Amino acid sequence: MHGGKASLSPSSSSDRRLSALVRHLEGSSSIVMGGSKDPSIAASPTSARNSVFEHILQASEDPILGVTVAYNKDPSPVKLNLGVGAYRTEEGKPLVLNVVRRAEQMLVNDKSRVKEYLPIVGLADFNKLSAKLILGADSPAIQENRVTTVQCLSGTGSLKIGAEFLYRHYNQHTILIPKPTWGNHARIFALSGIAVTSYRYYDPATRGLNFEGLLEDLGSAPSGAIVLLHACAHNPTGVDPTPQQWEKIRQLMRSKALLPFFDSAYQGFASGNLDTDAHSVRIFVADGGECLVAQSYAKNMGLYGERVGALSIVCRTPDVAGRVESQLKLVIRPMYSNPPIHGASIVARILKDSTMYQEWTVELKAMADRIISMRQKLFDALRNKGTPGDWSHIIKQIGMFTFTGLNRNQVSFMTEEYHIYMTSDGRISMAGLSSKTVPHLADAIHAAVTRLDDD
Ligand code: KET
Repeated sequence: MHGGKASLSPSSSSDRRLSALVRHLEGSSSIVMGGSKDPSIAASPTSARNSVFEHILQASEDPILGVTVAYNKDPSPVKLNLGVGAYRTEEGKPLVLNVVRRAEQMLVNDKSRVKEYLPIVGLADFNKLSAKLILGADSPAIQENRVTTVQCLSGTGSLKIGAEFLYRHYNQHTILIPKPTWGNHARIFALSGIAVTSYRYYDPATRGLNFEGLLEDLGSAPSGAIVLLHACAHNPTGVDPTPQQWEKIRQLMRSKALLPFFDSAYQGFASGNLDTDAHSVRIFVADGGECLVAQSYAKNMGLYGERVGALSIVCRTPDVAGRVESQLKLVIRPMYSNPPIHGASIVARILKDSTMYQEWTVELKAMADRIISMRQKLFDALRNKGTPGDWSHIIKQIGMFTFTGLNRNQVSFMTEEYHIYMTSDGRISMAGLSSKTVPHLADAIHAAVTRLDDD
């Protein structure tokens, strides 16, 4: 068996995972509720009448997906879900892109298609085209066959396969994630046995990037540590480094041999342009160094529930890439054997056909533009009401979310009094807003800010 760490001996492997998780959980109460630190477990009675699961504690809802659960229970006709990052039309409805409908129709009409298993690594065309989409059509790494791409279960699954692979085959079991970051990052890596620490990213005072802090923290990271980077449209802050700042980050990371792991969940959503949004990843590939990239088609193709994504690992040589792929297969096979066929087939159809690809970019740009127009509308509404505070970050931030700066109490107030649902860190999904609902949100923010303390 390749690599001692992949040994099937349950004690060493699971002990290490558990201790990494415990290290991560210290000081993090929200995860403990759902995790395995249940103190009553040893004392649980197992007589015939008692459930063997009697000791299990009620877990709290997920901080993001739990918002939708609460929203669904609210009978109010004016309720508004700005929690999860899912695109809605001006009518507040989920959107299936026309080009996706067309691709699906083509798939249904193609009688030669069967439902056989895909290979462990997924659909070959999908993998090739996904690498091309993120790395660029003229990427030397692709031309030199140094990239291995495997189809995974959307962005989350791609991160998870990457994490499991690194745990087994990379010598440095520490990852730095930005503070703050998407709520699932820490758990994905900690539960794969990787110690999670953070680097400074957001400065609440300026509502912008804490670039000095970021450089300092990456500069003092252990050599070889993994660094999680949001390729674009940072979630939840909507604050990205400038191209010049990216270049400095690249130089620093390469000089310390830090391993970049890009999370690309919003390609096309930041600027409306797929190439512009891949800039950060491409400069790290252009220098000939190695990196990992997790891609999601949930947002940019609206394929949320189809669970389509890809993990690419850019290596130094084709030989290494081949061996890496062989090990990725060993990670995937015992987890879910091989990925589902439908969503990846939709994506492959669209990416393969230049007319459909063109159509997709137009629809994607329309989604990005609608979000940008919602930023302007919300900003104007607050300014017109004279809501105290500087709200210019609403139009400066990019991507799906605005990190409003509203505190936990103000968020609960808006939910209780105005039936507006959002994550407790004050993040709102701009994609869930429409011209009709902006005034309601502005009223709620105005009331929250004027009636409750902002600290
Ligand atoms: N990375 C980031 C940065 C991200 O925001 C999400 C989803 C994902 C990965 C995973 O998406 P997937 O559906 O697995 O491709 N974020 C939104 C949804 C969620 O939390 O699951 C959100 O932040 O609302």
